[in-house]
Amino acid sequence: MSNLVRRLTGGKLVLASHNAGKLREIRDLVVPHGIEVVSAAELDLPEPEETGTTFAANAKLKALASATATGFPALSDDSGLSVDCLDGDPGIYSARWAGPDKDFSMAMRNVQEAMLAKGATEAAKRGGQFVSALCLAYPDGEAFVFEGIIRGEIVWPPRGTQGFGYDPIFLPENHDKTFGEMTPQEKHGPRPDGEPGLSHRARAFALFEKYAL
Ligand code: ITT
Repeated sequence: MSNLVRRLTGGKLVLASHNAGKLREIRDLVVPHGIEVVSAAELDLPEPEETGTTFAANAKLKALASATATGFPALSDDSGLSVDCLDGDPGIYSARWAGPDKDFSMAMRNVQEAMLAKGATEAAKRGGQFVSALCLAYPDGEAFVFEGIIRGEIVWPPRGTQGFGYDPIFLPENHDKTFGEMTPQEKHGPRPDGEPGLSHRARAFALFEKYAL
C-alpha cells in the first residue's frame, strides 16, 4: 500500500454489497467520517458474478460494477473464512457454502464436518482466519484494494447470536469470546487505546481510512 491511493474528496459513496451483516458493519465504520453512503442493495444494483480467484479480484469486480453503474465512487468488501486444514476453504467460496438459502447453520456444520474428516479435533489443528478485501473504485475505472486478516480458532459448537455468517464458530486469537458472542463494538469498533477494531474488516478499513480518507 502506498500514498499513491487516490483520496475520496467528499460526495456520495456507494457501498457495493447486498449482505445486510456486512453493510451494517461498514456503515458503522464509515459514518463517523461524515461520508454520505447509499448501498448497492438500496439502489437495486445487480449483483455481479464473482468470477475472481482471490478476495482482491472479487472485491475489485464488485466495486467497479457499482462505480460504473452509478457514477459515484464505490466501496466493496470481499471476505470469507479460510480454514488451515481445509487448504483455505471455504475462503472465497464462503457465501456459496451457505447455498441459495444463505443457510449459515448448514455452512458452519459443513465446515465442522470437513474439519473432522481431516482429523482436526484439537485446538492446535483448528486454526484459520477471516479475510476482508475492501476495494475503493472510481467510475473512471481506477481501483484500490485494502486487506485485513484476523487469525483465530474454529470452535464447535457455534457460540453466540450476534454478528452474521460464520461468526459463532470463530474465536479470535487471544480472546475468549467468539465473534458471535461479541457486541458490534467489540468485534469492529475502535479499541480504547485508539488502535483499529479487531475484525478483519476493521483492519482493512483502517488502511482505507489511512490512505483514502
Ligand atoms: P456481497 O458480495 O453482496 O458483499 P456476499 O455475502 O456474497 O455479499 P462475499 O462473497 O464476500 O459476500 O461472501 C463472504 C461470506 O463470508 C459472507 O457471506 C459471510 O457469510 C462470510 N463472512 C465474511 N465476513 C464475515 C464476518 O465478519 N463474520 C462472519 N462471516 C463473514
